[in-house]
Amino acid sequence: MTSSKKILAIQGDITQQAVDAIVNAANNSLLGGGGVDRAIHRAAGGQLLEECRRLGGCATGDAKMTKGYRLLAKWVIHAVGPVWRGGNQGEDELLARCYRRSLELAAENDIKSIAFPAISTGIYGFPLERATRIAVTEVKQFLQHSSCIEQVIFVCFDTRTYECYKQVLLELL
Ligand code: AR6
Repeated sequence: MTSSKKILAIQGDITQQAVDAIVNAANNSLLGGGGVDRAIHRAAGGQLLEECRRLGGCATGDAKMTKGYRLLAKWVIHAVGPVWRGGNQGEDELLARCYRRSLELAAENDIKSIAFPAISTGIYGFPLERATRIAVTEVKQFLQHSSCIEQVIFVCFDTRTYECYKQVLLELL
């Protein structure tokens, strides 16, 4: 585990985290997909999809919140990251906005602990180190002016992602 007081990276499965909210790397439909999205829907149960159907989708770079149903987490924040298209299509800013919007929703709802997956770095193809720098920078900046959120956990599914987060956290925190 690599940690500061408030921000840490662990290797594991985000569906098993006992935090107030977990973030889902969703798509514009919010109706499920592969990767972490599939894992979260499977673990939360069918009521999650029912609630998602009522949300009317979500723009890239934005996030919407639902209950967590059968998850340990009380809430799921569904964030839609950008598909990587070479880096000149506003991908960096859209990814940064995903983290900011998720944190804003968390703060507005008095969420004290939140876990993020490595949004956009799987099926959406965003280069891992570049995405990690954006994730860590946005979280660090947000926590500098928010007193509500006490802990942010980056949950890395695979070793490569975990090693990357460890290195970037050491460098940027
Ligand atoms: N816990 C934590 N991280 C996970 C888990 C898990 N249980 N499962 C996978 N990951 P991806 P994206 C990691 O592809 O790139 C879906 O179809 C994974 O190893 O889930 O944002 C959506 O519906 C990777 O490091 O999300 C969208 O259509 C990270 O989560 C699209 O994929 C993100 O990989 C979104 O693509």
